Amino acid sequence: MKGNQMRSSVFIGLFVSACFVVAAAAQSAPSATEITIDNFTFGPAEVKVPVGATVTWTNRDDIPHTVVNADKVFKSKVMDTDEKYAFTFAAAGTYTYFCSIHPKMTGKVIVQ
Ligand SMILES: [Cu+2]
Repeated sequence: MKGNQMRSSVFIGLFVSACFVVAAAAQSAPSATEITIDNFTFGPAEVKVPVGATVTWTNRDDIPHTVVNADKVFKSKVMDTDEKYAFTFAAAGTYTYFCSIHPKMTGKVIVQ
């Protein structure tokens, strides 16, 4: 019985993954939805993404950073080295953000 359940969950997992792949392929691939934080810099500092896109920030510094939107639409926890933060943009607009620990670090996500 346990083996069967295991196989079912593996199957469901594969099915769900396949759906994601199909959904991702159907969308016009956004140019950059991965932003890395390296040497106190968001890179790229500005990205353009379609509505509904998920942007993921990864901290590659050995110093903690945050991602905080100036209009408080999104706010990450403190990210240690190699930690990630993801936000899905449901509405069009220009979202500027900064690191609350190092406010001179700024970036922008343009959702259209
Ligand atoms: Cu920082």
